[in-house]
Amino acid sequence: MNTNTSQLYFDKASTLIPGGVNSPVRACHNVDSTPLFIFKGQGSHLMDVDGNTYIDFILSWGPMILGHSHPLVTAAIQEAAARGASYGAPCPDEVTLAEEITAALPSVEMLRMVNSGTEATMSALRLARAVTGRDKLIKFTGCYHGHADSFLAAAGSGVATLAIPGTPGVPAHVVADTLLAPYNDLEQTEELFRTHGDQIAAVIVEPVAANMGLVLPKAGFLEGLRALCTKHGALLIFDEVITGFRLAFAGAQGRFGIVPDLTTFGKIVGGGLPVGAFGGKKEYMQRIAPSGDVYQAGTLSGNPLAMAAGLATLRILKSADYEALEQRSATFANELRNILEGKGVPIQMPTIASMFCPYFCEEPVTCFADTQKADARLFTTFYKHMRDQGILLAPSAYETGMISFVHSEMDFERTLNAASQVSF
Ligand code: HOZ
Repeated sequence: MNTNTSQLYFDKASTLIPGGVNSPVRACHNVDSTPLFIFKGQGSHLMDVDGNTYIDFILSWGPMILGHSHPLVTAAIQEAAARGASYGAPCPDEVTLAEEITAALPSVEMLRMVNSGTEATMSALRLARAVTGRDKLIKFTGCYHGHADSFLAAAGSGVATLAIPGTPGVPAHVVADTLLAPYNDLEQTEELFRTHGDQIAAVIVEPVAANMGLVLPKAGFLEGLRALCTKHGALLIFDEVITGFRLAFAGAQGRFGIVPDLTTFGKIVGGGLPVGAFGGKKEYMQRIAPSGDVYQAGTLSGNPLAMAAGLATLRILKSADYEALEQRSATFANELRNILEGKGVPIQMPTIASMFCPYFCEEPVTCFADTQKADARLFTTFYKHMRDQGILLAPSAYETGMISFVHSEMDFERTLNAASQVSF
C-alpha cells in the first residue's frame, strides 16, 4: 500500500508538533508504523491522503457510532455553522441536549457541558472533593480518565502504550492522593477504604475498562463499589466517556443497573465534535458555580456546533437497535477469534456491545496485570497485516475495537477474510 503522502505529512508534522501528532496513541509508535493522514471519513470507511480506503474499527476512538459523515449529523452541523461558530452565550441546543441526557440516564439529574472527557473527569473530581470535604481518590490500575494530574497514576491508554507510569510534570503531592487498586479487585478496594475511609472523596471507574484493551467488570464488582462508597460516604463516579451511549443508550449504568453519584461523558455525546459533560445528583451539581461555590468554566462550553452534532446523534441513537448491533458485533468478534485461534496463536477476544479486543494471551484478561501477559509482537504483526489489507484497528493493544451501526456484513466479511491471511 502506497502511503508516501502520509509519510511526507508526518515528516513535516514531526518538525512542528511533538511526535508529529496531537495525541500520542495515533502516532502508531508501538506497532512499528507511522500514522496515516486522513482525508475523509464516510460511513464505516476512512480514506487517507494517498487515496487508500480502510474499514475503520477505531471510529475516532469511540464517538462515531453512527459512522463518519452521517447525513443528519452533518446537516445539523452545517445548519448550526451557518448561524455562527461560537457565541460565548447560552444557546437553545444546550438545554435540549441536557434534557436528552438527563432523560436517558436517571442518575444524571443535572449536568454541565465541557469540551472533552478530560475536562469532565477533572471537574467531577473537584466537585466530589468539594462535596465530601475530602481529598483522596481511588482509581483502578489501567483505567484511563484523561490527562488531568490526579489521574496520571498507573493509567491506561497512551500512558500504558508508551509505558510512562508516572508522568514528569505531575507533582508527587498531587498523585499522593490517588490510591490505586487492581480493576475487578473488591478486596483491595475495601482494604483502601479500611485504611483511608474517612479521607476518600471518590471512587472513579470505567464501568467497562476500555483503555487497557477491553476488560469487563466481574459480577458484583460495580455493585461492590457502590456499596463501599455508600458505606464510607464517598462518591461513586462512573467514567462513561467511552461507554456512554455505546454500551446501551442508558450507558453502562443502565445496562448494569447501578446508580453512580456522578457520571462523566465525552466522545459520542458530541457526535464527533469536542464535547464532554459531567452530571449527577442535583444536590451535588448545584455546588457548581454560579449556583454554587465550586468553580468550573469554559469559553467554548456548550458550543452551538458541538451541541447540534451531539443532539442529532442522540436523537438517532434513541431509537437505534443496540441489541442487533451487539449481536452482529459478537458474531464478528467470535469469528475473528476462531480464525486467530486456527493460526495457533494464543488469543482472547473479550466483547461487549459494539466493542471487541484481541489479546494475544492464553488466559482471560481481568485486570491490567493480565494485559501485560499478552504478546506485543503478535499484536504488531496482526495490526500491520490488517492495515496493509485496508483494515484499521487501534494501533495499540491498550485500546478497544469499535463497531458502528453502519458496519456492513461485507465489511465484516472483508475483515475476516483479511484476518484469515495473516501469518505469525
Ligand atoms: N486517549 C484516546 C484513546 N483512548 C485518544 C488516543 C489518540 O488519539 O491518540
